[in-house]
Amino acid sequence: MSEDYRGMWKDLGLDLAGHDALLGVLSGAYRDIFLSQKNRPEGMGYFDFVMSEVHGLRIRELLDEKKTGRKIIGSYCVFVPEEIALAANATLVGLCSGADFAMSEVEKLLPRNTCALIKSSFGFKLGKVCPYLESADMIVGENTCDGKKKAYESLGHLVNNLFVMDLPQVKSEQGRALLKSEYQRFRTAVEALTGVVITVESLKQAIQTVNAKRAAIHRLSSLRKADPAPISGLDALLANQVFFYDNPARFTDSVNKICDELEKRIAEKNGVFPEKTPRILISGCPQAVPNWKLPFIVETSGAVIVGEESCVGERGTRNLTDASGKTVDEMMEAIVDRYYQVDCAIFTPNPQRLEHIQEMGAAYKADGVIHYGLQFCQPYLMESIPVEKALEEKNIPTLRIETDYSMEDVGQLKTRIEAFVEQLR
Ligand code: BJ8
Repeated sequence: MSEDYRGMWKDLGLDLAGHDALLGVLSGAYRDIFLSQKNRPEGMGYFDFVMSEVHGLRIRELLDEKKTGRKIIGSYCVFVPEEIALAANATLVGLCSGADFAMSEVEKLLPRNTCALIKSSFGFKLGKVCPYLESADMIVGENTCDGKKKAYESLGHLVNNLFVMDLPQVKSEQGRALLKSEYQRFRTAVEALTGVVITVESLKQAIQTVNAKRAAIHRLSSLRKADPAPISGLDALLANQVFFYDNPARFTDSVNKICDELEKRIAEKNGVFPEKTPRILISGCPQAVPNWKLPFIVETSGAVIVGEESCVGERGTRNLTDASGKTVDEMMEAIVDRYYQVDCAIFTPNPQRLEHIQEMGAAYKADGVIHYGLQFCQPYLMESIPVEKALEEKNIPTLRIETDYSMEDVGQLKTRIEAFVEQLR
């Protein structure tokens, strides 16, 4: 960190010793995983800076926003509509859930066989090491998988500002109606929190801001179709992760700048990996900061990742919201339409996800798919079996990985992934 933020962290109630330990591990991992890469795009310097300040400068910015009366809303899921938060003068941020912390405390509240993502969100709260969570004026939980919806019952006792949103599990008329009424309820709660009533102008502006951010990341994704790949999967994942934390307008500009650079690199055939490097599509559970385990293993095993069918990736960002509505209600409908297309594995049945995996595989010219399932994640592990079967039937080599956030299985994963990459050559 370029500045001393200890007073700020103390005021937020963080456990300074635990937080120091976390930042120590994080910066070491970042150096070893990201900064050791060769021939990175220069524009990644911006993301290196963001990550070095992710608990520092960005938190100071959020606290400065709060001083002006703006509210901060924290979320764990891409179903929480950023457009509504922005339109009511609030900032939406993703909450920490990508690393193990305070596990012995967590396992007093959650069964051991809970997925690492849920355990991590509790660990950051119990260990008092997430400044985003401690800055938030409202935390949104969503009834998605069984693990999350039951965990929010317990989280509600640990925080005093939890808003739980119900979500459909079936894409039907009733399912859409439920999503719509829950987004209305969220809107009312956010307006009550901020004291700001959403208007046609504020909602339109918010939709345009979020669309611009998504369009920039779409541009970045489409440049990954080139061979040689102009950016590593690790760096592209990082951009997708920062999507959840950064100031939206600044993020959009920074991603577009990288895209300008990548276009030049593509024209010069200046890839981060040699041409014809085996290309992998990752599909499955979200990879939240600092969960870089799988892409690190893949990209040090002779392959390049060219896309993520994931909520930290294309499942989360792929559709834009129609901003042409003339009334708040029309734009609220457009928001429901946009989010209703998210094909999370909590939906049953969920054929759109399989179609999207195949579409992405073809568009990014992937040689194979790695299905990433977090241990104990029923929705994605259940889906991984029919997904693998369907892909193999189309002669798309597929590898199913089931793992967690620990480093214990790195050697074993590397052996399996190297063998898989060999098969793709
Ligand atoms: S829309 S994927 S962000 S719910 S890994 S906690 S599913 S047991 S994260 Fe998700 Fe929203 Fe869906 Fe996306 Fe449960 Fe699985 Fe854990 Fe998960």
